[in-house]
Amino acid sequence: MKMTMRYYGKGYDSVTLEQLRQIRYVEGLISTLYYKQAGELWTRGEIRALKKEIEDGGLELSGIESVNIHDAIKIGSPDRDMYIENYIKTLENLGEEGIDLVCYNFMPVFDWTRSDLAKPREDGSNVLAYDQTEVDKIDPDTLFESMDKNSNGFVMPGWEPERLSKIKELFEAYADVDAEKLFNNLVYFLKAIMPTCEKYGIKMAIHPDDPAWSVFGLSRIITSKEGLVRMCEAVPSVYNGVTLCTGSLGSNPDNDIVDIIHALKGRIHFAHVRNIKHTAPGKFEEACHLSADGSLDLAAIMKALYDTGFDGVIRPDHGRMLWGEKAMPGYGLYDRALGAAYLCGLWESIKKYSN
Ligand SMILES: [Mn+2]
Repeated sequence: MKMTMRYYGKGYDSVTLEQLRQIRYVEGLISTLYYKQAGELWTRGEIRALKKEIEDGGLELSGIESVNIHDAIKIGSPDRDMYIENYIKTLENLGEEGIDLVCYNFMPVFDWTRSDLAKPREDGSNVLAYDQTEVDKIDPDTLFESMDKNSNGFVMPGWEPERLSKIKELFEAYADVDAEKLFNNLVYFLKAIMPTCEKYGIKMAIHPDDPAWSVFGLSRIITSKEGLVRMCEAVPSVYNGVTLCTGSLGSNPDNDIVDIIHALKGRIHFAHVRNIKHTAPGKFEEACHLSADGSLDLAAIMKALYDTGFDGVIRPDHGRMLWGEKAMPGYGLYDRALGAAYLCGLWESIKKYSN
């Protein structure tokens, strides 16, 4: 496996390349063209500039998270083919620049959702948290406003104001997109892009929905082993793969992450490994990566990745906000660096003592 960290790019991220380079465990970075709207074409020059920024900082660009999917593709509206064409051109440009991993998600309207971006913990740190009863009390506009207000001044991925200013129109456009239609639209998209992915060796890695259930009545399909396996079987190319996000899938205690890893053997190209603590049905908060701090067994998860021959890119995921750091919620330097060290320690030990 290759340990990486997520990096939003100069001007967007409070964490610098100089800092990231000193986390000895990290070999590369996962990044994106943060200023791009979903559906916009990425040029080779823009991709090359991102690669150069990271390489000049002494690291490599190990993959893209994310190239976002335009709503027309998810909705299946008449202009979707134009946006798919653009996506294909972006993939070609990424392939020409040597990029072979692309993360994306297929969630309607909202990306990841939380009801609290800075829930205080007993240890004095704070974490992202979700409580379905809180979300049930508010409307989507209010949720967006509170996410925006509490983001420490950072624009958070998936919560770009430009897109979410049109929330009402978006909800209307998704009105007749049930789970079956959404799934068919995903398969249509994947079938269209697979020849390009195969030509350039680009592994697509869908990110599970977060949390792993329907929010505000919008359909969600990548929430369980069944949904992930169905997607892999519908488009059987190895380049149609998965981002194993333990925190997103683990938000539903019914999801057995170890079982999911075995079911997806050979199709997990990217792993986000973090811990969360279930506190009540529909309610969880993020935790330190250490197994004892949350509800997920990180040692068993890393062992399952090892046992299934995982050789993809991995990164620690959201961390606690520690030591007074001001950063994008979940994306401070300190706790993610501790997470990288912990995951590398687990991996070294599993590797050394496995036959
Ligand atoms: Mn994730």
